[in-house]
Amino acid sequence: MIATAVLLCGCSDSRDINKDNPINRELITIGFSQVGAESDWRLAASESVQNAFTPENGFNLIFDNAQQKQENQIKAVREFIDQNVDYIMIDPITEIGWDTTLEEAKEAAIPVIIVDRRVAVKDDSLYTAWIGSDFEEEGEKACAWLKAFLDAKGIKGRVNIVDIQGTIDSSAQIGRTKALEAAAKRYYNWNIIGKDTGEFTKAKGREVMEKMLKTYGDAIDVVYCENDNEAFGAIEAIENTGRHVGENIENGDILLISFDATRAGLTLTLNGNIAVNAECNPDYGPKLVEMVNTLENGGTVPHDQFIEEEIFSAKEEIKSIYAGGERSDVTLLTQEFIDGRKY
Ligand code: GYE
Repeated sequence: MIATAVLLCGCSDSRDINKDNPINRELITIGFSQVGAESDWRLAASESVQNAFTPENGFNLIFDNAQQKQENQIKAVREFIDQNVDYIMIDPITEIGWDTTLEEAKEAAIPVIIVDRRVAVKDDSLYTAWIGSDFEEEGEKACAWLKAFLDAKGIKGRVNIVDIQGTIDSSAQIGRTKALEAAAKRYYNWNIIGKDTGEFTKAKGREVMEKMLKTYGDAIDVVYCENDNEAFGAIEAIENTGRHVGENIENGDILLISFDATRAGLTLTLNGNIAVNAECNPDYGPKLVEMVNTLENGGTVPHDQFIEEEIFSAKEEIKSIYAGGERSDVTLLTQEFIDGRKY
């Protein structure tokens, strides 16, 4: 017994709390705090990270699922600090509430990389780097598409929009909502008649859509779903009331806009159930590995880094109108494209 205890103390860091599964210190240890498992996008992002940080690639990954609760994330990060991991990675549920935890990581001299969503901290040097999407730009692209679509149809009258928001205070929600609100200010005939959070899930998306349909009935023309899973739920709710999801809004269709462009989301876009889908790229794993390897070799990485994204529609006529307007980057969908897609 005594011999074992001495041996354990001698070969492992005294801060290891994970005694049942001691950390192999020959590998680079990453503590990753994930938001949850709320959406197809999220599952793809988790898979990407788990496939990248493998022992074969030189890593030991401690992966924590916070189940959409910031208190769980903070607890996980504190555990990573106690375990003296080499890097802490956080996909923060909300932007606010991170100063103290990041200060603790800084005191422990553990570099923090923020992934996907952002943190709003007083001192940006509390994290080494952030890599993620420009959520506001995703929203702007979707709104530019809607504008071109309405112009092409010659629709000048009142357009009633419902916003099924993402998790409130998450970067993805903040940026996407902001873009829609800015567009509704710019275009006098756009009216946001209702907004509520669908928590980025199918179940909540359906629930919110049901509520909106009860409150606003036939008045709804457009539903701006802040992710694909909410769109899946909204489609079910709309179809259950006998209304049709599509682009014939002059004749009672409800037009759906979505974000993420996951495979299931793009399939619905190709079928015409979702009119336009703004991509959000979940494939972080390889990029994060590259960043860590650069830092390990004494290099530097950009403090803030956006990833490239596209916007998809199945409508040929919109492509040409859109191309002449504010943007020219809408990609027309094909089945081959969807089949070849990783997520
Ligand atoms: O759009 C949604 C997920 O933070 C970009 O979170 C991510 C968002 C994504 O649950 O599907």
